Amino acid sequence: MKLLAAMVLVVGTTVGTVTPAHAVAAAPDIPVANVQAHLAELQRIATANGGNRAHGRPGYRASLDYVKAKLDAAGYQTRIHTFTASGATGYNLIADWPHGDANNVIMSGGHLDSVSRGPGINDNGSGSAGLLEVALTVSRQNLRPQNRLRFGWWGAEELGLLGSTAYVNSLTAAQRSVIKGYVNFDMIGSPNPAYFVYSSSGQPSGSQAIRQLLEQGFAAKGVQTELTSVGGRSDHAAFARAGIPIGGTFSGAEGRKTAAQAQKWGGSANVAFDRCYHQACDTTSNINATSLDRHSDVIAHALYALIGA
Ligand code: DPN
Ligand code: CA
Ligand code: ZN
Repeated sequence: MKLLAAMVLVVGTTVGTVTPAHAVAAAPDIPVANVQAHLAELQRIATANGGNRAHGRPGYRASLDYVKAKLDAAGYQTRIHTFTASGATGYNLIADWPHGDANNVIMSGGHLDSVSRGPGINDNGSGSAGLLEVALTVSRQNLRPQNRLRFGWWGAEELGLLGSTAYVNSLTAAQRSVIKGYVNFDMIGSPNPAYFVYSSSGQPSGSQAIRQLLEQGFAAKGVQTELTSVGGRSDHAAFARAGIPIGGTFSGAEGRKTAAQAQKWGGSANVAFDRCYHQACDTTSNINATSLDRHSDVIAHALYALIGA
């Protein structure tokens, strides 16, 4: 099975001289400069729209239009899923790479809205930009994977996970059952970064395999990880409630880095992973490029394996 083959290659195991029936391509390196360019555009959009990209504000819709235009030009099938929240129309962007088995969908996403206090560049321009660049890489490589890859950029996460919940609720039982996994990226460029992988404990069965792929992606880069229980704090929660295996990575928010974590990862002990969490100072200056780079590469690593690229 392709997922297993990919995992074997990741840990560098060779099985005699047997050549796999399908060569499993290693995921490409995601150029962090491209991810940073998306963040610069999200910052520009916030600055041009009253300083934020929040639900119901013009900066949100402009953010969605930016991502959608890039995906449309790259050959994705995109659609805007609308919902209503706090008296305003909310928008999710759903994008399918229109190749691979439509009955075996791997989904990945993150929230595209910011809080109203600031531009939300780490939270969650970072995950949004990393996902976008991985999507564009899939297109550049003209991948023909075994499974279907679908991305979601969620609205109104900051109001209580509203967009992702509306999306999962909008699916029929049959549409839910073809989604074999969901991988979430919410904050991946924290200035005093952590390398957290979502714990699979208490999550739907199948989540452990996603967690292991994410851990292996970091291990292949020589980056140590810790597990974190993100509970209901991000958009994976609606998928988990629907029984869909989930996972994700996270570079930390308001929590403080311990001395042991600073030893392991560098950075400053007793300082928040993101001192600008939900603040006006969550700008392009609030991004650690190494964290953004590593987490983005791990997105590609996990998704390529999961879709059998
Ligand atoms: N859900 C994030 C926010 O948008 O505020 C913070 C967060 C992300 C917390 C991931 C835990 C894990
Ligand atoms: Ca990279
Ligand atoms: Zn937030």
